[in-house]
Amino acid sequence: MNTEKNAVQRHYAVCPHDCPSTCALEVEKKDENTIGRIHGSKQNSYTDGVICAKVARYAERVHNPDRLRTPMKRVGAKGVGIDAFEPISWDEALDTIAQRFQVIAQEDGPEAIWPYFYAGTMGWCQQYAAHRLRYAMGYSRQKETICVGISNAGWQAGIGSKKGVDTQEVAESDLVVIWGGNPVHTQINVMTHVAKATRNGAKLVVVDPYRTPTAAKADLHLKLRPGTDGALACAVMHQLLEDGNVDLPYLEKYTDFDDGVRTHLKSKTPEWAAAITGVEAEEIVEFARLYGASAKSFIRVGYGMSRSRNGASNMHAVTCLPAMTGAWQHLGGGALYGHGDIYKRVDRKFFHGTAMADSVARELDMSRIGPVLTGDPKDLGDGPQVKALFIQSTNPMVVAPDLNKVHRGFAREDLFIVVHEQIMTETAAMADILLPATTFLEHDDLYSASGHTSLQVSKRIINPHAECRSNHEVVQGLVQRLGIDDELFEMDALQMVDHALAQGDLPSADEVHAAQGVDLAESFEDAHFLNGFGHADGRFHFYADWKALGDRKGRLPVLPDHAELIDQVDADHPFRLVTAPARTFLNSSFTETASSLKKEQRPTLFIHPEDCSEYSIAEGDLVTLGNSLGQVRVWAKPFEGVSRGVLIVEGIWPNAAFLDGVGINALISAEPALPNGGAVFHDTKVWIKKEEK
Ligand SMILES: Nc1nc2c(c(=O)[nH]1)N[C@H]1C(S)=C(S)[C@@H](COP(=O)(O)OP(=O)(O)OC[C@H]3O[C@@H](n4cnc5c(=O)[nH]c(N)nc54)[C@H](O)[C@@H]3O)O[C@H]1N2
Ligand SMILES: Nc1nc2c(c(=O)[nH]1)N[C@H]1C(S)=C(S)[C@@H](COP(=O)(O)OP(=O)(O)OC[C@H]3O[C@@H](n4cnc5c(=O)[nH]c(N)nc54)[C@H](O)[C@@H]3O)O[C@H]1N2
Ligand code: SF4
Ligand SMILES: [Mo]
Repeated sequence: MNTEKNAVQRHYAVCPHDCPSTCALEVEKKDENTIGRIHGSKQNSYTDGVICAKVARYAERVHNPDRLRTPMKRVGAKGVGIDAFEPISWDEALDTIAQRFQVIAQEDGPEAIWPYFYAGTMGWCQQYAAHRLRYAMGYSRQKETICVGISNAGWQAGIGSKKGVDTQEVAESDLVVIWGGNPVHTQINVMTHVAKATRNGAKLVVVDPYRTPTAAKADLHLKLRPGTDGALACAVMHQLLEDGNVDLPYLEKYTDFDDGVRTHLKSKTPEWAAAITGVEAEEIVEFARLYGASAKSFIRVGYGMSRSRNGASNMHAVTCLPAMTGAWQHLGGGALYGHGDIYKRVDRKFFHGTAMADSVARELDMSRIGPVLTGDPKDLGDGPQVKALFIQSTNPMVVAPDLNKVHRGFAREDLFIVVHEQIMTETAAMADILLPATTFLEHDDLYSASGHTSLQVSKRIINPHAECRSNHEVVQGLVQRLGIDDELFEMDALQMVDHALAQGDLPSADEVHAAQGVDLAESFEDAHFLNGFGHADGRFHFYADWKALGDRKGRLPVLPDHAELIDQVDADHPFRLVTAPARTFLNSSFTETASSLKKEQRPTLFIHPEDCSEYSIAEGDLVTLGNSLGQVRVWAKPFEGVSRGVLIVEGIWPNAAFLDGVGINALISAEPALPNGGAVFHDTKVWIKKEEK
């Protein structure tokens, strides 16, 4: 047994999924076409041998019977699936697309074509292939708001650059705070390092509207109402000032803190915040004292608190805490949201292909794909209707807000839809031309990480499945037919990576691959902002310049506060809904794997037992959730880990998993969050109704 096991070759690769962990993997290769289990690499100290269960059993996904095999054209109705398609050759597929794009560009202008992608793969070459097509051809641009639009702005407002302290430092921390994230589900490696911290005596605090498996591990769980983090953070700052637990010399040297901030926080008492957040004043004081007493406190900032209309302001308020206590000065102190800016030595724009753009095309907001496709003048301006979509690495028929509108848009008979996918997703089923895509095990790429500091190169391990091609290869084939002759398209993926690494004065792709990554961590002083924060004045900003970040009307509060902009409950909509990530899905990916489906079972509503009593709801009952945008039926599960008036539905299930054929995002607004757009997935008021049997 053992020898047989040892005989299986293991190959290094990088997890491509949209997850901050970007794990270094060891893939069991059975033969040229087949993999076995996937393991975490020990060589990368952040991965430290640990990966999530869904990627460990990746064989189930890469060898899934629903993998697309050949290019296809749709001959039956939209939305039916494989039976509505007929195989065609790559030449016929690419010729058809190029001809249609040329006709549309002639008749309606190039902006009538919208390449649309997201982070199904995070590799820089494959992910940004759709950008290269766009910039080469003058097609409509894409405002990338669906995930990090709000949180980037919120972090930027105070800190001024997208970087922070390495999570591995938490082994030295006295206190770890996980604020608005659920890493047990969404980035398991954080928990590996938190476990080291707690073994060394650190306390763990989790701030989340429900008792997630992460919150269940905490010494203190602050179960606040969604969208009220600004109030909580203000009250903590109020208490820190009351108790004298602030580092005045630090504030003076490194921040714009002044009497104005002090006066502003005077009225933000724990009682004031208790009324807004639903967290008891005593608990707020307890947390503030714990935070104030811990020099080496580390906050792992999640995205959860940002996915509200006031999310950027919440995020900014939270980032003020380590500035108050001066935690940034210490090993194991400070905060992390994402490491994006440490990778600046590699030119992302090279992969975007922006140098090819000779004019400014209009930009469409990806989170508003519903309004865009249904012709909302707010989005289209004086530009043309979108007549063609070219979709790679995303599943908007399932994941986008205002889903009923998205479905209406995709149903338009005059819309020419190209989808390049690995799997028969619900977006793929709407395509006119459907192209089969390779997985990360079948192509090469370069990966940065938001959760750690290594830049990695991953190479093909097995042959492409059937006739699958990578995103880059598909775009190469298209631009060639569209008459573009740019050296960017003469390079293959690895050559592009090599070129970008050389420009950044970094080792070659082969060397980075052989070393399982190159660590781009900054010095202690830079990572802890002891050489200054990202703003021009080098200071942390309590005064947020939201106008500079896009809030032209100045609706977000300049100083940390509770911004009342959220979807407020009312007599007709007494509940607030949070649509949080499921553990064994990754966004809509893995909803095709049997073992994930078995674990997640069915779309489930976590609801407080007393709310259940009020509405005579029992476990397993069908409950309708509704608001002005739509209605969705889910199965109830009484859960005392959520507050009264708050509802949780985990997972971005396929529409087909719901009885009415539309998923949970039918309830989510596409209203852009301040200061500059972003989807408000956790900011929704709803009514509920028990289904009569
Ligand atoms: N298994 C799994 N892993 C994933 C994903 C997945 O779907 N499944 N998605 C991936 C992607 S694309 C991303 S961006 C990340 C997201 O990962 P996270 O940073 O963990 O963020 P969220 O998905 O927004 O939700 C996390 C938590 O925020 C809480 N939350 C909601 N509203 C609020 C609020 O107002 N305040 C506070 N304090 N908390 C709130 C939710 O209850 C939830 O527990 O995870 C990635 N990893
Ligand atoms: N209700 C609710 N909705 C949400 C969220 C939420 O928390 N709640 N989270 C939001 C967030 S943060 C995000 S980031 C979005 C993400 O939503 P999506 O961008 O749709 O992310 P995935 O579901 O991971 O889908 C990526 C798709 O890309 C495909 N793919 C993977 N690799 C490749 C490749 O190399 N080439 C090609 N052509 N295709 C590939 C996969 O098969 C998969 O179908 O969802 C958002 N929607
Ligand atoms: S934890 Fe995230 S990065 Fe690591 S294997 Fe799982 S999905 Fe991939
Ligand atoms: Mo995301």
